[in-house]
Amino acid sequence: MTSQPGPKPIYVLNGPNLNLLGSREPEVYGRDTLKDVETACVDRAKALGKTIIFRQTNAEGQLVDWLHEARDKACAVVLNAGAYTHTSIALHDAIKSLEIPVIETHLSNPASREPFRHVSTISAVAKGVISGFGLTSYVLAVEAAARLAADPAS
Ligand code: CA2
Repeated sequence: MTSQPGPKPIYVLNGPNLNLLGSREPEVYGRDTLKDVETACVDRAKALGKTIIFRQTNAEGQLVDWLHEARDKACAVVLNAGAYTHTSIALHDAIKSLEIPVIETHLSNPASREPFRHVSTISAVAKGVISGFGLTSYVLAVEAAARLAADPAS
């Protein structure tokens, strides 16, 4: 598939259950909804001269397909893979196939939670990881993505 002309967007991809954000477990994930997260990402990107494609799915294969799409169409990916972070070799392999930077992002700090969240199958193939700052994790990840898109050595 051919890519669109012009500057490429940052893809912000969200995995399972993140559509429920703001409705339960505010002590872990905060009170912001996923729409609030999207607005914060779009606003920060705009200030940096970038655009955002923001998506959420509960399906692992859909995340794989979007990562494949990002190979040609995005300048970078901010990825909160949700619980697939801790289980998915398919996401590991998909990320490994990308030449653009993928920034693993989490609202909470998985390292300070249950032991099963201490394992990430994707950290080793991500450019970096930003965790523990709620909605601000995404804003920081968009900033990192924009800098890396402008200068891959940054
Ligand atoms: O901290 C994160 O961003 C996580 O990726 C969120 C995942 C969790 O499995 C990861 O270990 C860490 C879970 C997202 C579920 O979000 C909900 C939000 C509100 C209510 C229920 C689920």
